[in-house]
Amino acid sequence: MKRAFITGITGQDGSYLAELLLEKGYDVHGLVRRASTLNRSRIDHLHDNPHLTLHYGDLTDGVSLVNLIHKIEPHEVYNLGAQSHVKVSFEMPEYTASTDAVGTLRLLEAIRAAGIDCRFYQASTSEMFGATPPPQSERSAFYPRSPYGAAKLYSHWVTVNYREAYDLFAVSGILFNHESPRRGESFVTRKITLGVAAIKLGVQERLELGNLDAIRDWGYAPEYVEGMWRMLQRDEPDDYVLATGVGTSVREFCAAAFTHVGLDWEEHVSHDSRYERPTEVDALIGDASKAESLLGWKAQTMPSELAALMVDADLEKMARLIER
Ligand code: NAP
Ligand code: G4F
Repeated sequence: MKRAFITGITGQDGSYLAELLLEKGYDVHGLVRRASTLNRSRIDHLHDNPHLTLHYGDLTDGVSLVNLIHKIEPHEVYNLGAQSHVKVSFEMPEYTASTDAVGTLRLLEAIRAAGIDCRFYQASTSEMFGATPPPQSERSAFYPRSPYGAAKLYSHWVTVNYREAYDLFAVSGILFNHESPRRGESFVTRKITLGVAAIKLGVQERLELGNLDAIRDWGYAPEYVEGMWRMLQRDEPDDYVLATGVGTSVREFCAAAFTHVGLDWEEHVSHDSRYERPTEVDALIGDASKAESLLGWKAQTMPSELAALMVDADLEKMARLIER
């Protein structure tokens, strides 16, 4: 039985990846952080699965990573753990660098020192392209625009370096934005779909947003974790972009979400400069043709369908809460 180790298993992607790997017959081990309240709502439904084991640790704590890699001896490691919020990275740049940059190095060193035969996936991001205009592919220049983007760029290059220096099967998946009903509530898509549900059900009046002009390439998270797994099943390690290829502005996503429930977004949305960033990434639109030809991976869910499915999920969840 193959063993996989996932950092960030309690996050959006980690929870979908754990489901996928359990379905494929893996023994799944996940890294969880200690918190004063339980932070496992996305993986609660997997709690009784005998093939899932959770371990306390942290990407900022190298000793925990060394011990876990020795104990688990994983065949595949998926490094999804990160301080993943771009705006927060301006407020906590040092912590973001420790987790998102040096954390990757700590994990790679733990694998190298253990001397095990193990494949490594790094959760890289379209934020590394930053100011480079779209369409962005594996061949585009990197120009990060936040402490988060810069930290992730370090991790991308150190992953490439460990592949070249130590012959490690190390892959960097450069993923464009991907969302779902499990998306963190402070990312813009989920903030919008939660706001739409609350306004529709009469428990909120207004929704405050920052920059409406930014363009993102929003896909559906469960499809993207399948792409991560496929990257580790190839004969040779490489780097791949995953994206839909469709650009949508925050304004357009907002309009689609409100229209889905018969509301006019302009009557409910106001601007709040607190949600703006010191430096913005204006437009990210990915070219995933390499993933399509080498991995047979293609995004199926387009942004307008995504907005509708997220609104429906939030409406259902909120209606149930109100009923109680
Ligand atoms: P997410 O929902 O924010 O999940 C982040 C995960 O990292 C959580 O499990 C979190 O644990 C964990 N974590 C945070 N700090 C940690 C630390 N110091 N040590 C160990 N674990 C830590 O993120 P996501 O959307 O699933 O994204 C997964 C990965 O892909 C991230 O690395 C993100 O940067 C990257 N990425 C995401 C996207 C996207 O659009 N979603 C696109 C490109 C790349 P807690 O639950 O305890 O907070
Ligand atoms: O939803 P966002 O916070 O996502 P962002 O910054 O694109 O980052 C996400 O995608 C990256 C991949 O490209 C990941 F690496 C990263 O971990 C994360 O998952 O913001 C999207 C856009 C931005 O331009 C932001 O300025 O929406 C704009 N925005 C406008 N109003 C807002 C808001 N963003 C947030 N979070 N909250 C607002 O009220």
